[in-house]
Amino acid sequence: MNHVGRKGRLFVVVSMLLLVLAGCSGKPYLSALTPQGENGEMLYDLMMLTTVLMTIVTLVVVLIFIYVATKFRRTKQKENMIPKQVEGSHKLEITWTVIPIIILLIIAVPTVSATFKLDPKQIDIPEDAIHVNVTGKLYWWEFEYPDEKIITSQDLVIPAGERVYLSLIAGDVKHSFWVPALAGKIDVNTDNENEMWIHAYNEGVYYGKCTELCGPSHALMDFKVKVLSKEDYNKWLADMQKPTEVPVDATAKAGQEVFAKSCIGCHAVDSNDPRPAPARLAPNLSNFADRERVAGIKELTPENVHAWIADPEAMKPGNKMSNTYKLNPDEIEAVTQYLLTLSKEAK
Ligand code: HEC
Ligand SMILES: [Cu+2]
Repeated sequence: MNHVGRKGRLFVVVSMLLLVLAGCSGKPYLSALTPQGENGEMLYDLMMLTTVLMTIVTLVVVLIFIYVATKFRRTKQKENMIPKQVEGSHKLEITWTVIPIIILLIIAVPTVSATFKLDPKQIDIPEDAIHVNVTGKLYWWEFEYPDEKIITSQDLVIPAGERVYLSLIAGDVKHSFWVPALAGKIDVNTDNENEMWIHAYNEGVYYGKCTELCGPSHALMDFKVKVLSKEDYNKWLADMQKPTEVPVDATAKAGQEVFAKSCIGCHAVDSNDPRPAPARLAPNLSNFADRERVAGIKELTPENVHAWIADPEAMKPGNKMSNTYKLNPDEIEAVTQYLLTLSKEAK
């Protein structure tokens, strides 16, 4: 390949890499590089610390390498020259043992200290702290507020400006909980509860992902963290306590009947679902119409709700709702209309 071609190719490769990097820092709500919460910031600082140290180490090594490679290069004049042979040097050996130890200490001290600060078992939790039990299931998330006795799914709702304590467990296989802009990830295991806290500084919607390969729709196991002002959060809690309204519209009423026949075995429409956790086979739909997404992924529009009920398999392969009922198009439309009435937010 000629010179220009090589340069051209390098240009393309570098531009592509820059594009990829730009993608990493794009949307603030899905990036660990633009932290929007307390623990997100702690992790970002640790990441920066190690990156800076690593860059310095790399630079020093490369400089020494270039220096040595040029200084001891074999040239015509020095063809048979043998450099001074040094065998064992206390000074050098101590230097290259002590410097790495210092570097490791600079990394280890803040890392270990952060590890303890991030573990709810190691810190004092205020009496009035908010607790949420999180359950990861193939391919959706359940959020239970034990003190309020309410259950919601897909969207974790928390207030801004305070720590919220999460206990996480998996209902089937291992999952992993990650909200890049707010907090680090934590394993969601089947046989032990893991704990973490999360603290968002500002109101907004932050994207969350499952980060443990769990099945064919793993990449679609998304959720949201909806951060409200404390005032709106308290209002949300109060709204969630309200009983689910009975639909008035005729189609929605027919939809409710379809729902009672084909769907209620898995889905609750009551935010105080009395069933024990293992019996809660599907997302609680009491506030379905307030969600950000359908099944965690598609924008919540009547068309998408309809499409999901008509063929969930097409949207999320291998999900646990596929092929468990048979509805005709009218029934699908009716049940869609019914689901869209399931809102708790005060109108
Ligand atoms: C066998 C249990 C089961 C039955 C029966 C069932 N579903 Fe589901 N449903 C699920 C599961 C599991 C999910 C979560 C799927 C996922 O995201 O992977 C789900 C998800 C949904 C969602 C998306 C929820 C959200 O919060 O985004 C809607 C809407 C829904 N189902 C409606 C229905 C309707 C309507 C019926 C009856 C026609 C029905 N389901 C019957 C198990 C079931
Ligand atoms: Cu997963």
